[in-house]
Amino acid sequence: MVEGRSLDEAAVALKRAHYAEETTGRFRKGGKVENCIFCRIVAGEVPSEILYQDDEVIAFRDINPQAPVHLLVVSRKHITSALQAEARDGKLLASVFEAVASLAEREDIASSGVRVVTNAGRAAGQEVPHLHFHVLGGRMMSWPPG
Ligand code: DGP
Repeated sequence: MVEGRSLDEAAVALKRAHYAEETTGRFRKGGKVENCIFCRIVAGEVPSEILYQDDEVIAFRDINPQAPVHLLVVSRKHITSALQAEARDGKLLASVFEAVASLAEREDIASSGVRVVTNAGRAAGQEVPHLHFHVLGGRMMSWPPG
């Protein structure tokens, strides 16, 4: 199936790009990536008000909020996007949704509704190439997204 094959090829290209990052020295000891703003926040090099943290993820408010509540749940480990997540990242991905539920309760948006979004790649609008989930709430949202 041509379409299926091209999707596979795209996934392989993304994994290659991620592997290249891992092998060209951008990765520092401890899994951080040079010049990655979210790696720097995870490492505490850039101050941020941490709202939630566990072994796998941290959460803080988005600097450019698109809703009354707009949080980011960010993996401690540098993964370029959801397209590079692997089976071994299962615990990390479970932590993401535990963080989302806990934060939604705390921010009082659980009962009204929450949008959880992860952008992967340029066309999707991903600006920061480090896996993160937007948690938005506090207003009515439309569909489809822009
Ligand atoms: P995305 O486009 O999905 O890659 O979203 C990246 C988000 O990260 C964007 O909404 C703005 C936010 N952001 C970028 N840099 C910083 C920062 O230094 N601090 C905080 N709190 N948010 C940031």
